[in-house]
Amino acid sequence: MRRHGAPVEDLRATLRMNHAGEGFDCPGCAWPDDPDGLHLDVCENGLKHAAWEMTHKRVDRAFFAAHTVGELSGWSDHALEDQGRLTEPMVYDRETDRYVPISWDDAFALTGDILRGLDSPDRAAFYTSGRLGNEASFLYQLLAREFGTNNMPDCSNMCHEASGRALTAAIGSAKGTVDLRDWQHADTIFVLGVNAASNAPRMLTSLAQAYRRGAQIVHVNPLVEAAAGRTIVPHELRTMATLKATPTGTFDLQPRIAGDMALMRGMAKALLETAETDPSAVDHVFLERFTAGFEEYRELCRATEWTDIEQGSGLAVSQIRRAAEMYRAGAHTIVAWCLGVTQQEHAVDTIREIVNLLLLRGNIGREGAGPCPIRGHSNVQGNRTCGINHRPDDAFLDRLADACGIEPPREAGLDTVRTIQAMHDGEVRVFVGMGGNFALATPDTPYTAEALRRCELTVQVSTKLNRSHLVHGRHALILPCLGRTEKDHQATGVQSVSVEDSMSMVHLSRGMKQPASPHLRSEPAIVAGIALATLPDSPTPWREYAEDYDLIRDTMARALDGFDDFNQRVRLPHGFRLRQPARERVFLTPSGRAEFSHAPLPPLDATPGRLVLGTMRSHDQWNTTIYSENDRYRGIEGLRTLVFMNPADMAERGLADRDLVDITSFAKDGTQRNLRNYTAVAYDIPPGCAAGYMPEMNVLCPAGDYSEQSDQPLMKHLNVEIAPAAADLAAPDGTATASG
Ligand SMILES: Nc1nc2c(c(=O)[nH]1)N[C@H]1C(S)=C(S)[C@@H](COP(=O)(O)OP(=O)(O)OC[C@H]3O[C@@H](n4cnc5c(=O)[nH]c(N)nc54)[C@H](O)[C@@H]3O)O[C@H]1N2
Ligand SMILES: Nc1nc2c(c(=O)[nH]1)N[C@H]1C(S)=C(S)[C@@H](COP(=O)(O)OP(=O)(O)OC[C@H]3O[C@@H](n4cnc5c(=O)[nH]c(N)nc54)[C@H](O)[C@@H]3O)O[C@H]1N2
Ligand SMILES: [Mo]
Repeated sequence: MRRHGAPVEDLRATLRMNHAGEGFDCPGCAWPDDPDGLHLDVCENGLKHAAWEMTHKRVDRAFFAAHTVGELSGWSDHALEDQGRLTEPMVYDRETDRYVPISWDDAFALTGDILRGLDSPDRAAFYTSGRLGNEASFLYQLLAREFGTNNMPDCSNMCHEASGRALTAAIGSAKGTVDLRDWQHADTIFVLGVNAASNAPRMLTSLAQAYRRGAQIVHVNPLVEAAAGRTIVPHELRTMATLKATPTGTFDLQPRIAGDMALMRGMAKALLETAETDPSAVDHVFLERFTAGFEEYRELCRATEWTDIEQGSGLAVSQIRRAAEMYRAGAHTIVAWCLGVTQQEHAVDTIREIVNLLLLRGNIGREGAGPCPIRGHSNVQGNRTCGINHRPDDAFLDRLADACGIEPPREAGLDTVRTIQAMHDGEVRVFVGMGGNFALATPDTPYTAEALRRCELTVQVSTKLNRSHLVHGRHALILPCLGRTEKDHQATGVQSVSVEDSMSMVHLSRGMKQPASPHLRSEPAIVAGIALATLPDSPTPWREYAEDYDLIRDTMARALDGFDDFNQRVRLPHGFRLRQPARERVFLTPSGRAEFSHAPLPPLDATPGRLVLGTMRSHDQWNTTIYSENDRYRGIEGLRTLVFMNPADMAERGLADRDLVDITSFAKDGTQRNLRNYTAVAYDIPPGCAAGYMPEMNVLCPAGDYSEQSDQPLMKHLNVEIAPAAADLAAPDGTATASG
C-alpha cells in the first residue's frame, strides 16, 4: 500500500471493506461478501485496487498547466494514472493544447448545449464501466432514454454479454443461479477460463474450503494458472502470515483455446454412454419435468464423433472421460466461468453447452449446484439490472415509462463495437464515458482513437488521468468524481450507494475517506448536472435525486423488477438477494422449461502457420490500470511486451526463449495488424495457442471481428502469425511499436 502513497491509516478504511452494512464495497471484483462474516473479505489485489484510489498524489490545475496533451500522450499508461487523483473539472483548450479549469456549471452547460444541438439523440453514446453504483446507473440510463437514445455501450459488451444471452435463452434469466452458500455445499466444481488467483482472489477461499471437504475441483484452462495448484488464500490471515499454500484444485485440463465447447460435449457424450447401463447417471425426473429438447440433445451427442471432440478440445478422450466420471460421481456440481469462455466466437453456444451438461444431472435450482459466471467489475451486474442495456426489453421500458413519466425510445441502441464504428463514420458525435478507459479497453486501438478524435464532444467522468482523456474530441471535458472509498456529502447528509455482486446480492456501500478534493462531485450529482443542462423540460426531479439518494431508490423500487421496499431491504445487514427465478426452477423461457441447445461444434480454424492468441491480464494490473510490469504467478518480472508460446511452436519458427518476435494478426476482412519486438516466452500452453497481455494487445484486435452470437470482440481469439523480429525494424524496446 505504501508503494502507492497511501499511508497506513488508510488501511483502517480498507479493512472495513465489505463488512455487513458498513464500509464500502471492495472495488476489486464482483465476488460476493462472506454471508457469515467469518472471513475478512480483503485480498491483496482488492487492497491494491482500493489503495490506488486512495493515493495522496493529485493531478491539479498546476499539473495540467505544466503539460500539454501532446506531451502527456507520450507518457506510459502507468505514468498517467500514477499522477494521482483528478481534482477539478477541466476543459480542453485547442490554442494551448492543454486542459484548463472550468466551473461545474460551465462544464454542464457546454455538454447540454452540444447535446441539444444534435440533429438526433442517436448522435450521442453513453458508455458505462462497471464501477458505477446502482443509483447512478439508474439515473444515467434515465438521462440517455429521456434524451431519446438507447445508445448505451458498456464494458459488458466486452465481458459477459455472452453469458447473459446464453443464460437468458437456456434458463430464462441472464444471471447465474448460485450463491456463496452453494459454493459451501458443492462437491464438484469446474472452473473454466478464469485466473482466480489474480482476478477473483476471494474465490480462492471457496476453492480451499471445497478442497478441505474433499470436493473435486477441475480447472479448465489452456494455461495452468496459480489457482489450479496451491495458493495462498487471501483472507486466511494465518496461512497468509506463514506463506503456507492451500491446494485449490484437484484436476487440470488444458484444452486448446476455444476448446471448451467440445470438452463439454464430450463430457455429456460420455455421461450419456454411461447412462445406457446406469440410469442414475442422468436425472430423468428432472429432465422430464423441467427441460425441453433433451431427446434431440442426446441424439446430437451420440452423433458427435469422438475424433471431432478430441480435435475440437485438444484433449484426449481418456481425460474427458475422467472429467465426466467426476461429474457423474458428484451430487452437487457448480460450473463457473469467465473471460476464457466469453470472449470467443462461439461463446453463447459454449455457455449453453455448459448448461446442457448441468441439466443432464439436474444441477440447477438446488443446493450446491448451478451455473456461475464470474463477473468482472464490482458492479457490472448491477449496472445491467438498473437499466444500462442497449437492448432493453419492452417490459422494462413500459415499467420505466410508468414510474418516471417518460417516453423511452424503443429501438435497440449501439453497443461498444458499433459505437466505435459509428463515431468513426461520423454517425455518433458525442461520447460520454461514465468511468472506464474506453480508448484503451476497446479493440483496435488506433482505429478507436481516430473514432474518438472525430467526435464533436468527449466527456470523461473519471477518478484518475488516463489515455481516454488524451484521445479526445473537438471539445473535451474531464469531470472528476468521488471514488467508492470516499464520503459522499449531499444536502440531506452523507449518502450511501448500492451495488450488486456476481451472485445477485444487493447491498449498501458507503465511503469513509475525506474526498481527494473539495471540488469532486458524486456520480449521481454529475448525471443530474448533465441532465439539468440537457433536458430543460424534464419531469424528473434531478436536483432532489442528487440531494437524497433515498428518493432515487424509491423510484427504482417502482421502476425495477425485484426492488420492492428497496430502501428498507438494502439496509438489512447483508442487503438482499434479487430473485433469480431459475434458482427456484421457474424457467421464463418460451417453453417454460430449461431449454437444451443443439449447436454443432465450432469449425476448426486450421490455417497452416497460424496460431490462436488470447489476450489476458497480468497479476499486477486492473484492466487498463497497470501497477507494475510483473506477473508473479507466471514468473514474469519487468516485462509486459511478451507473448507466451508453446516450445514446439517456437522451435518451428526458429525461436529461442526470450527472442524478439513480430506478431501479425489477420482479421476476418483480410486486414492485418502488427506488434513488433515482443519477447517470446516459452510456456506450458497447448501447441497452436499463444497468449499475451491486454490492453496493449488491443492493437491486434480488429474492431470488426466480433462474435456473431454475442457481438463481443474476439479478445481471446486472434488469428496470428509470429515470426522472428525483422532486424531492420527493431526498435530499442518493444513498447511503442504498434502499427496497423
Ligand atoms: N486484480 C484484478 N482483478 C480483476 C481484473 C483485473 O484486471 N485485475 N479485472 C476484472 C474484470 S473486468 C474481469 S471481466 C475479470 C476477468 O477475469 P479473467 O477471466 O480471469 O481474466 P483474464 O486475465 O482475461 O483471464 C482469462 C483466463 O482465461 C484463460 N483462457 C484463455 N482462453 C481460454 C479458453 O479458450 N478456454 C479456457 N477455458 N480458458 C481460456 C486464460 O488462460 C486466463 O487464465 O476479472 C476482474 N477482476
Ligand atoms: N484485449 C482485451 N481487451 C479487453 C479485455 C480483454 O480481456 N482483452 N477485457 C475487457 C473487459 S472484461 C472489460 S470489463 C473492459 C474494461 O473496460 P473499462 O471499464 O472501460 O476500463 P477500466 O480499466 O476498468 O477503467 C479504468 C478507469 O476507470 C476510472 N475509474 C476508476 N474508478 C472509478 C470510479 O469510481 N468512478 C469513475 N467514474 N471512474 C472510475 C479511472 O479513471 C480509471 O482510469 O476491458 C475490456 N478490454
Ligand atoms: Mo470485465
